[in-house]
Amino acid sequence: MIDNQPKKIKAFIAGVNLNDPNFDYYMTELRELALANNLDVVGQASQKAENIVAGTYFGVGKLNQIKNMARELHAKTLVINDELSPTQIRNIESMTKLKVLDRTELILEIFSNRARSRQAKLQVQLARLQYELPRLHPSENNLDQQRGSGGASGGFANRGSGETKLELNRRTIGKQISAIKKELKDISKQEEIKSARRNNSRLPQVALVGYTNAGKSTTMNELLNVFSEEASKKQVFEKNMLFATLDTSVRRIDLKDDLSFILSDTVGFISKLPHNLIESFKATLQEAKDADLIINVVDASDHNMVQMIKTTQKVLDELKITNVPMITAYNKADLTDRNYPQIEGNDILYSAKDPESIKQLADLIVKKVFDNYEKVNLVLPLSDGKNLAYLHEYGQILNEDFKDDGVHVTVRLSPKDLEKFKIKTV
Ligand SMILES: Nc1nc2c(ncn2[C@@H]2O[C@H](COP(=O)(O)OP(=O)(O)OP(=O)(O)O)[C@@H](O)[C@H]2O)c(=O)[nH]1
Ligand SMILES: [Mg+2]
Repeated sequence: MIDNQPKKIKAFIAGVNLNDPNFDYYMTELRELALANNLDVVGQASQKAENIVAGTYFGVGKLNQIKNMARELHAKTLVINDELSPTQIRNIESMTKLKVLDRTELILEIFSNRARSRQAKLQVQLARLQYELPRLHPSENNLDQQRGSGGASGGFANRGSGETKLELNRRTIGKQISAIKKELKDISKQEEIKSARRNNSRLPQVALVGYTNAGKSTTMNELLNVFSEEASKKQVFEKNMLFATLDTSVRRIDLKDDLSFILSDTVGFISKLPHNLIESFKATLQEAKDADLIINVVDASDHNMVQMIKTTQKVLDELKITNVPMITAYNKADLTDRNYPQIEGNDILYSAKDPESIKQLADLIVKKVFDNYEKVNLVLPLSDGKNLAYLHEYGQILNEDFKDDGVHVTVRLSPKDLEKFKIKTV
């Protein structure tokens, strides 16, 4: 059989450890990021230090050691655990003769490859241009052009519009940034309108958030499978890879007893997510900000689970999403030796692939979201078709009786709708 896969570029990963207890975990992530970028990681090294060396990131001795180790292993690319300055990249490249990729470039590259929708593509492009802008210098264009990318997929700088970096100067990049920002704003306005419509519907909004690959999309799909009749049409993309999801998907979930809510699935997180990327994905993450409940999906089978939870919390803090009620959903329990499903306070241990787990998760969502809802009896005049239609659309009707004096309705209402219908309550 002919193997059409491009030959993977061998890469060496390395980082400076400033006595960070999470250092090993960051390096594990870096390895995953490199793999996701189609690099073949052949070795790794680290240096304990009090400070980063301004010009070269590592000390010179360490750099030499890395150069030799990488050469022995036939590595062509050196992947660094932090975001580097342009000078650091240049110096390391000239000292090691390896092509250097920093963590930010690696993440941006993966996002670039995964982006499908216009919005996601623009968001990634914006983050990338903002990363490149301070790294541009006319006299270095030749070097920059040679640098290209460490990914097997081609030049980092040369993709997108098809222009080479040589042709780009600060001014044109600046113009591109403004144009993208403008287009994103227009898209975002449309998004706002859509979101306003959903808000109008008064259905509670529930947002899945969490570390990449935790099982957010799988959880959404299984909620659709168990509770929606047209599940197959509405499934979202799930896959065992970093950043499978970049676009926010929104679905309506209809549970028993006419309890319905709006569920959103969105981009996953990772440590040291480049700030530009978080900034440019803000619109996409708006759903989480507006939510009535956040489900923080965690991979319970991963031994780095605790760091992953902290990472998610950090990104949520950065997005200023701090006041939304949250449940923590420990997923992939089937890969652990613990009994599931299990609910404890605001937490659930479950498997997104297990229907019984999904039912219990739904029960927990109902408990959290519909807590302030009240069951009320209303009598609407027979002529008041408008409000009756409203209740059918947005309330949870439990009973309805057409009598001479009007329509007797037993309905579960949100706090907002309780307010709206107060005057009509008998
Ligand atoms: N064994 C097992 N695998 C699961 C479970 N839930 C999800 N997975 C797998 O985990 C991988 C990632 O799942 P996704 O749902 O795509 O993860 P995600 O959180 O949406 O990831 P991103 O979109 O990258 O942020 C897929 O291969 C799923 O099949 C589970 O309960 N058990
Ligand atoms: Mg996903």
